[in-house]
Amino acid sequence: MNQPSLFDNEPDTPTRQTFALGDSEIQYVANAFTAREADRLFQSLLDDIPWRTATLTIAGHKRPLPRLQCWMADQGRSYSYSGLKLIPHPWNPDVLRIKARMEQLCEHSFNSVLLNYYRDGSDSVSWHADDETELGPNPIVASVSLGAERTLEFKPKVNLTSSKKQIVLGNGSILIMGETIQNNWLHQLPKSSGYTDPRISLTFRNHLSGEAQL
Ligand SMILES: O=C(O)CCC(=O)C(=O)O
Ligand SMILES: [Mn+2]
Repeated sequence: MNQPSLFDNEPDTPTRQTFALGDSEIQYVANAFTAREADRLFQSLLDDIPWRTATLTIAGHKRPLPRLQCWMADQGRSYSYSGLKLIPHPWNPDVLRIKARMEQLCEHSFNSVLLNYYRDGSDSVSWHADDETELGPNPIVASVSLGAERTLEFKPKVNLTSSKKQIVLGNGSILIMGETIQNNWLHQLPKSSGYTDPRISLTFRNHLSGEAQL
């Protein structure tokens, strides 16, 4: 018979780690949401969010993005990129609960969120920075991870030969990309080899004007 673990009845305790990227900073909080909360939120968002595949037209070719998305924001804040205009969906009650917790943990307010649903390890997001002018000069972008563990990678915008930094994002964790990260660094969530369970992320932002553009 297996010995019960000493930690079986321990709640997951949030653990904050800080990573320096050049003179920019990232904070990672493991277990910001308990496994039980994260599992419930994952299922509720999977069921209730109107997930869509965005299709970009690049050089005349239609390309579906390798993930499902939903844009939620205060009314009047649309989001446009590569000729695509996303009209914000009204806030969902669980997303508002997550937003309230994020605002407390980040000591920062947010008025929009891009939700991403990675169905398995072949879904991904490629190199980019969340540096639209509508986010202001030094935006704080903070994300919540629910479901499968995936790795987020960072590389500097200049000096592209320097090595990539990797952060593993666990279920219920949050990641706070500090003020100068979007100016100096790109990030991506690469495909994961082998089968990977689904993952949902919510990346909270604060748009300064009504119209957001990439
Ligand atoms: O899923 C993630 O953790 C990253 C998503 C992302 O970079 C974005 O939505 O801009
Ligand atoms: Mn991003």
